[in-house]
Amino acid sequence: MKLYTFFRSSAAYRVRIALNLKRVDYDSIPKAFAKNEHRAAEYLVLNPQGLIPALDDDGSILSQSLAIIEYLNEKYPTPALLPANPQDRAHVRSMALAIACDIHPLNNLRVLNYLRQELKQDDEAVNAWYRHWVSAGFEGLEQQVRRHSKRERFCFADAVSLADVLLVPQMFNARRFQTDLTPFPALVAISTYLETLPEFAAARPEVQPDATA
Ligand SMILES: N[C@@H](CCC(=O)N[C@@H](CS)C(=O)NCC(=O)O)C(=O)O
Repeated sequence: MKLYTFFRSSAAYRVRIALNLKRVDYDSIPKAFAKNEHRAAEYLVLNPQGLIPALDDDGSILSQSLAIIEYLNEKYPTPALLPANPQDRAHVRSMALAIACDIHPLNNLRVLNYLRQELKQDDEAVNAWYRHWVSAGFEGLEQQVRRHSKRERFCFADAVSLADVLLVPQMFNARRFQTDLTPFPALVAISTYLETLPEFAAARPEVQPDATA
């Protein structure tokens, strides 16, 4: 498999974690945001959405990190990233979607660039926007994991799930933008534990082949 990735892309970070959990070997094909490589014609042919990541599995190009992760989960069932019980699955998806649909899109690079360039906001305002939407999303998520996590090692019950795969990259982003995480002790505890697992550690932005300072 080939993963079109960028070291600091949190959506690619999710897929890297899932590939590691599933023990799938893959080649990284970095696309540098600073050079707009994700907007180049040759990449748009592969992923018309012009976003990272995309996964090439034997010539079939998949986009959208959640679609890719669910595909991997179906193709490689172990470890299962969704619980067997339908209600449990809905809880896990609810936490994952809170990050993927409610937090991440508001804080994506193109949104921040629009605030800066078109709406003429300075760095302070853009960073305040970023932190605001992370905190707003984490407020509900903190309550959900308190309800569902067993020992504050995983978001749901006592096993790794899709929610964990999304939490760790979002926490990385939150820290990068100096978000105050003190109101979210359960999220911090879970993420800190998950980051010690080799599958999560190997997916970290700073250890990727294209990582720059
Ligand atoms: N919903 C998409 C989001 C993909 C996405 O927004 N990726 C970001 C990196 S985390 C990106 O390519 N941003 C480029 C840009 O905003 O120009 C997914 O989950 O794959």
